[in-house]
Amino acid sequence: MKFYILTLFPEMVMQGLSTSIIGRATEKGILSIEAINIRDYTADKHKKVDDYPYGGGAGMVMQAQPIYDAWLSVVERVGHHVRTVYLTPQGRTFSQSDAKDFAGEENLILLCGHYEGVDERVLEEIVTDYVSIGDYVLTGGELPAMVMVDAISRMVPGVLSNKVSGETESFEDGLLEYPQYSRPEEWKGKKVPAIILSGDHGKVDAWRHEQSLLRTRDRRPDLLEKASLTQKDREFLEKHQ
Ligand code: 6GU
Repeated sequence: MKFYILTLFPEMVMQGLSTSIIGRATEKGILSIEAINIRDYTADKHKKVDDYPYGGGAGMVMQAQPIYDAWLSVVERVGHHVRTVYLTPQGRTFSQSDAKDFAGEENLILLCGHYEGVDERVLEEIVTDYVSIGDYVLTGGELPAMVMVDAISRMVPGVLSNKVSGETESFEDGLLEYPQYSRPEEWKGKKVPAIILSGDHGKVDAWRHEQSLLRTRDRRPDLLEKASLTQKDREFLEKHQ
């Protein structure tokens, strides 16, 4: 999968996505991440990319021309239509199912806005998806773009090891993950639950599932309402108030 990130801060985006799992997948050629500096496409002799808002108001607005030309350079290279996301708090809230959906694209363009906004006319011309990462306001679209690239990439086949990708499925059953433990068996007087050390995989799996149920009810009761629970799950939760 190829990501094209249109931004005024290409170094920020590339630094954030060059390490760990995403960095390794890029080195292996499973992913390609390109940050395109919008400023490189300005026709202005002073390299200006923003201007005052018509009608007045606070701040500056990113102009249409540099963004459009940066976007067009990608579309011309790809040779056909490319889904184009504008990162904005006015978008729909990005979810795991969006991550899965975008992971089906061969190419994806992400436009990062800055200042007070972007000239509406270029958005009308190029944007297919308006996406937010949550109900709070950030100074720019770079962090949201990095969040999206990370969440989408881990859904691309081959980016995670097969063992880890199974764990993704367990979020999809609508429950939170169970607690994890590693060595030592005792730390600050706290023991690892005996069942985890029992070696009985059937019992460990059942315990973990129960912990997922309890934890989801405790921390994210909103998720529990949408989760597909068995009669046995409901009875367990009923018994453990
Ligand atoms: Cl996508 N952009 C900005 N600037 N702020 C945000 C956001 C996006 N999502 C949440 N807050």
